[in-house]
Amino acid sequence: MEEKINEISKLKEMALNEVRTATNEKELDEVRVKYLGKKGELTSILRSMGSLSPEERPVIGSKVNEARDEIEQNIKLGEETFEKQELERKLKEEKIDITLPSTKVRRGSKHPLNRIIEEVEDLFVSMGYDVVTGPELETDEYCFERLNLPKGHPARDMQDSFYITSEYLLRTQTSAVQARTMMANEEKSPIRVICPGKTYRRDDDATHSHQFSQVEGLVIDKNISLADLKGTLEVFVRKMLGENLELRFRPSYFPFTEPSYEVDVSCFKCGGKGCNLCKQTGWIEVLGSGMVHPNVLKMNGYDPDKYTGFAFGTGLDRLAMFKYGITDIRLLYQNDVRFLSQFDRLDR
Ligand code: 2NL
Repeated sequence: MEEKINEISKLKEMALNEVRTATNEKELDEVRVKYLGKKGELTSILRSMGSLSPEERPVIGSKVNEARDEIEQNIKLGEETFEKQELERKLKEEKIDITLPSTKVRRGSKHPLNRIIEEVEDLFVSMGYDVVTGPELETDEYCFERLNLPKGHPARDMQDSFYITSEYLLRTQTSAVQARTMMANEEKSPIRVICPGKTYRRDDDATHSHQFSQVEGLVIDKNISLADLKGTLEVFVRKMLGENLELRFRPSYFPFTEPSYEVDVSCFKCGGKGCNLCKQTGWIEVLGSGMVHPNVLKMNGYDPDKYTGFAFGTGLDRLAMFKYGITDIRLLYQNDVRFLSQFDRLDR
């Protein structure tokens, strides 16, 4: 009995000594395994309790447990000390200088063309129009045929188109979307839409781009007259370019409208006196328009005896150039940040 108790306290002292001399958490864990683990030295005394007398068992058992608790407590203390040391080391070595300036996050800006498109959309939606979009790759049928431009029509050469096959081309105007809208309307009910989007033609200089943006409008209903067209375009031009501007409707020709008009606005730069922008004429051309040609109504399923309509089209690029004083249309498509960033504070 005495001998067993001595053995226990000797083991305990050895263990505590090893805890004291351990230099890291791994060594502490080794001490734990060596004395307290499944095959540990204290554990094996507990295992051999079967060979002890009934009087010896409780005494030896409680001695072993006391020793276990004390060793475990010391290991835990040691572990805490090492953890604290590790934390302090990290705090010292991994110092972050929060006074350093941060990397600048550049804020994007709305593209000038998108500003114009949104402005036009808001205006027409407020007047009850729907905004409709369609494919940029179009068929000859929707781009020309259904707009009163049969094959061989001289107006087809008015613009050089990007043909992909003999049937498919990049749309030259957004009218194709309007033809689609008319065809898709199965009840042949009234229509009030604008169609903004990209269009393509084969030229490329400071005032023409092979890709440009357009918005067209189409209204079909009973008793739509030229007065409706004039009133609508007056609101459109004045809201976009200036409330006090005058409009001039000049007879013109488009294959899809009859009669057709080009719309000039009194020069918003010189007020009509004559300047470099209006080339001394006092007027600037801003829109094409007219009453929808009866053939166009017919070809898209609308009865021209019941319905009339008006339509118009304008280049959004020109509108953006006028509004923001941009002199080269290509700037709108090159996405040069030095150009685009000039628009980043306009709506703040
Ligand atoms: C312009 C001229 C115009 C139209 C577009 C149109 C569409 C349908 C029926 C009739 Cl579906 N007309 N569109 C009419 C007149 C002029 O655009 O200078 N665009 C940039």
